[in-house]
Amino acid sequence: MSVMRRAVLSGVGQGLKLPDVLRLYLVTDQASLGGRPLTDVVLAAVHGGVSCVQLREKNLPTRDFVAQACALQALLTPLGVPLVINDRIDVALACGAQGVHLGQSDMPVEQARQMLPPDVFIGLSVESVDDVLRAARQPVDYLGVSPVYPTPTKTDTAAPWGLAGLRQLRGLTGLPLVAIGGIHLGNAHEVLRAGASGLAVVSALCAAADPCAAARSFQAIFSELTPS
Ligand code: TZP
Ligand code: MG
Repeated sequence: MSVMRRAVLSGVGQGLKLPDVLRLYLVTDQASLGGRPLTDVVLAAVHGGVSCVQLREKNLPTRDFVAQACALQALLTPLGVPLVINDRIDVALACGAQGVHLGQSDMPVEQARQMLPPDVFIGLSVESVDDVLRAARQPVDYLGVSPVYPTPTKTDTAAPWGLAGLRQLRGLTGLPLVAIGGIHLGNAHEVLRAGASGLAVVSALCAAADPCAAARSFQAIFSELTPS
């Protein structure tokens, strides 16, 4: 990320500080909620310390996706927690999201950057070293390292990076790295030590019986690594 880009993201508007807001990054998944309303689970997790929420909806009609995004945005804005929209620039614009997350076959980053306000950050999933090298020439604000471990939550993934892959990426780029895939309380520590700036978590938060307590436990791991 360029110096000017960093200034935009920390100076204008919401005063978002990357990579800080990416530390404990909840990615939503309706199937993991056990019938509970999404907003209840998100709110509980945010109270436990989630610093960023990505709305990921693969099957919703656009109108329902926008409604869900606006509802989350109304919930999160007063709490100062940024909302990221997965895949869809139009939905992000409609709800005034603070970030967008794109995959390798989604809207190209350059076009997304042109459409979005300058203070909206863009994350890009990387599945190969080539993806990472290409990202260095793109207007990307963070990389999603996808997946770090195999996960039943998403099975159509590329080969997992593993900790060695994550360490390799840390040496290849100065961009914030958000690790995703199979991350839980038992491996969070080693993922952070391998160079992740943030942990993106689906089931370990969305399916937790107590999402607030689960988020607190993740926060305790961050505190262990960066004692105040
Ligand atoms: N992208 C790569 S892995 C994944 C996504 C959305 C799912 C991660 O889910 P979980 O439950 O945290 O392993
Ligand atoms: Mg995508």
